[in-house]
Amino acid sequence: MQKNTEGKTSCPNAATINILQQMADYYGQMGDEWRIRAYRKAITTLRKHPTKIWTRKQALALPQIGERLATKIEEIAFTNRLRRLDNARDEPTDHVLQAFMGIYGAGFAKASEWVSQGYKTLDEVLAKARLSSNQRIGIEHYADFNARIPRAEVEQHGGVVRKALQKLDPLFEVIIGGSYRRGAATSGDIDCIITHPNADSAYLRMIVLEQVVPELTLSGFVVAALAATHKDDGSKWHGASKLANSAVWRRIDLLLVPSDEIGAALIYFTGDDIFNRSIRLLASTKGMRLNQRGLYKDVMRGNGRMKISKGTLLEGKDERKIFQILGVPYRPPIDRIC
Ligand code: DCP
Ligand code: MG
Ligand code: MN
Repeated sequence: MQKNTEGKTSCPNAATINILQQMADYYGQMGDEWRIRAYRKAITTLRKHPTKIWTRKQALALPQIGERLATKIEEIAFTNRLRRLDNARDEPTDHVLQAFMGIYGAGFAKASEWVSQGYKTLDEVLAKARLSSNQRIGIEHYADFNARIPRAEVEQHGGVVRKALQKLDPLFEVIIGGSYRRGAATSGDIDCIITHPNADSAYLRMIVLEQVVPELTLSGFVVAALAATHKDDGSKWHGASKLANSAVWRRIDLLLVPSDEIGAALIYFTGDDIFNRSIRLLASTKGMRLNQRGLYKDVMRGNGRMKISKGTLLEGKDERKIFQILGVPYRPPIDRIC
């Protein structure tokens, strides 16, 4: 996951954070939640720090950074690399694992299963492994799905969706979220946040899933439907789309959001994921809870942080108000990365 393409250099610890992030991603693939948490905390601390941290001692003086990470931070600051990361990359099966994890529909567990079965290439997996239909599509369009999408093309895909919706009802709104909204020059997929000033989630689903997606499939824009979920945390559709003048398949997500949740959903779907973690953590330190539907107070928790009650909704509609209630200055999307 290259997140350093977004052109922000204002953070003096950006280079260190970049390498720590790669390390966290690596542990993420290994399923090592404990380590990831330590890295995330250190990254959050470094992001807030106004000057470059060079030494172990300086790092140790900061909150949320322990001995082991402090040593690593010093190594990175002076050498611009981390030996542990280089070693991890050199592990023989690691490249194969990485490649398999780039398949849409395959996570760490599936990818390691294939590695342990001795498969070395995508073709081999395609020929020999038992695949779900999504994994098959994921391999057949591997190069497309792993290519970055130029900003202008992201806009064109979003535009096709917007036009189809507004033809049915001009009050539909499509906001492109994700890395695009953070100002990135290229994106991994197209995140279309779809909302309507006075429609509930059932109406959104009816229009999008039963009318727009079928229509865009007939027109040749939607080339694959990968997943559709309707859960507590909202309704979404994952698929692939293609412009008329191009052969390249892109990953596209349609996220259906009722207007009273749009502020919280905008925060969530704009990310980045690390920013989401830190703003949620901030909410919880203030006795509130932020999720993709809203900001709540009086959330009752029992032992082990189990939720007992959802609490009272403070704000869901207005992105800026959520920052306000949290007591922090509004952060424009392009500043929601380090
Ligand atoms: N998100 C999150 N945690 C996750 C996955 C997603 O908080 N585990 C949120 C933050 C992301 C947004 O959803 O910014 C969209 O997810 P994407 O996977 O599409 O990621 P991005 O759009 O940020 O990056 P990319 O350019 O790779 O698509
Ligand atoms: Mg995205
Ligand atoms: Mn997405």
